[in-house]
Amino acid sequence: MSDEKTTADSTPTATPWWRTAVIYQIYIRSFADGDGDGIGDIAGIRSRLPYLRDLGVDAIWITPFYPSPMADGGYDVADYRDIEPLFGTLADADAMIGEAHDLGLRVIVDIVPNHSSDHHRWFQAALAAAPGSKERERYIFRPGRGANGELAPTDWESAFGGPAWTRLPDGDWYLHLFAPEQPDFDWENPEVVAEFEDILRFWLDRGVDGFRIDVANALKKDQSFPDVGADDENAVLAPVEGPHHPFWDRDDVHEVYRGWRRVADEYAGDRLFVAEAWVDSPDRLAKYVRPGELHTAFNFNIVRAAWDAKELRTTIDGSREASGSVGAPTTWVLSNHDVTRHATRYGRLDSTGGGVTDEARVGPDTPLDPALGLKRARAASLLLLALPGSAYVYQGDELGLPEVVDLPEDVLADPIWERSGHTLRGRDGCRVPIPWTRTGPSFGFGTGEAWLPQPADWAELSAEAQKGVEGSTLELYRQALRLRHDLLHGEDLEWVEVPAQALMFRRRADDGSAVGCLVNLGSEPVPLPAYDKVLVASGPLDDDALPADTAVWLRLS
Ligand code: TEU
Repeated sequence: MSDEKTTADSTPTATPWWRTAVIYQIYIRSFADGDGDGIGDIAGIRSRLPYLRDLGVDAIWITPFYPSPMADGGYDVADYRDIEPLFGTLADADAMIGEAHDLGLRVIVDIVPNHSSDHHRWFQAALAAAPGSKERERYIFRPGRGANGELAPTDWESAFGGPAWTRLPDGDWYLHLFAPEQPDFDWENPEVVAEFEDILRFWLDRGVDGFRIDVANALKKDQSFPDVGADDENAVLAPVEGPHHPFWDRDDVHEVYRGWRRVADEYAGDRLFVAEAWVDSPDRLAKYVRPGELHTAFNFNIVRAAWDAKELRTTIDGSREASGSVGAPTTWVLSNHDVTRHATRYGRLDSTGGGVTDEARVGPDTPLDPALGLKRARAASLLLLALPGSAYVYQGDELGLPEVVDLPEDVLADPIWERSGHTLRGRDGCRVPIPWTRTGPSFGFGTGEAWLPQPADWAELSAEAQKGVEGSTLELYRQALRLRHDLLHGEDLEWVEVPAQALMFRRRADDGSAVGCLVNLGSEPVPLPAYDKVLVASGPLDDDALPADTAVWLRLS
């Protein structure tokens, strides 16, 4: 364990690493299984750190690895200062942090401040105590409405479907914006505020480089507890922003993060916060990254955008303007453990164009062209990695993994499946364990069967099958990450006018040259501009033209 806390030497550097970092998201349960129980773990992560170093990413973000009954894949935390036994021990975590640092990789952990698990000792104490007790004040307990309190305190709905309130046998109701096993903390209570600042210190003292903040936009609730109203469109997984919404993106949530920033600033080494906040407007999102608050926030605008040149350009400009106006870098995301993988989204043959829409997750009946999806996904990756700012790679993106749309119903583990009365299949399709090798019971994920079945044709998508193979998605990522690392450190971007179906921008490279990124989102080839050299392309070029759904980085003349 490294104690890097210092007050004398905590001045941030002029260009901290996180402004341009590529951060690899590890969904721990599905990354690599070190002990053969079918579930990914810290031992698995440790064994694959050299792979991540060779891939060329700067940091890893690990989804929650804390003790958890796993009602929501670990986003129901029972103890914020320990490790889930299925995943390992605190000593394993310390060893992993040290080994990652030795390989030049930073480590971001996931913090879940909106809610705990119902198994958390505070919630257990609240259940054991009486209505109105101190123990209940750490969560949000309220009497019900109606003659006998039989109606929920408000009409709020859970993000996973169904009411956001559950009633206890003693008549009190408690709030859970997600599953009933995830009771919301009361962030008006100073004990909660102090507890989380202490948890941050616990992990900062162990040497972590930062935190991804789960549902950062939900902590504060309107204390008058008003109804949302009948036309609530944000009910299922579609948060809309405040400041007038009873719980999404309220203005007072920022107090919390000003406090957190003060904690992080006590530590040397440019520690990072990245907020997960599904707010629609870039300007509302920018509030989270104002000076004195968080460093970065996930920018989900590309996730939501269709495969369309105009829409993407508007999205890129809007995001850069908003974060630039407060001096923060933007971030770019194509996929994560909550959304349909982009190799599948971009292969949709319906009208969504590959943008995530809340109602329309890709399912077994969605018309799909997987080859088209992969082609576009590879082009999108080159676009993402050419943009100034920080970029996120979700495990398996670098292998071109698709969503598994046909998981058998009896293996579905996402609470959305149950909560929606078996109408929404949920997010398991993007959480299927990684294929590392061509053979083996779980393609090298572990020594036994994996907790979710992998499609048979994933043998050829395995890291082993792609390593060293020219033109593979893995080698495309490695090449692009190497070039980005060698050439692209600034935050400049200049658009170049090209046919409307395409996008092109140029960046100043460290060696004084200019690098152009051209993406063809249309169906006809687009002529290449004057260039000295093709640096990397997502697919074969057609002499001096860029084929449809292809991207290229050029050293410009
Ligand atoms: O997700 C927060 C969240 O709001 C998501 O429900 C999001 O709106 C949705 O997935 C978009 O499709 C975070 C975690 O990333 C998620 O895995 C957890 O289930 C959730 O918080 C609760 O902790």
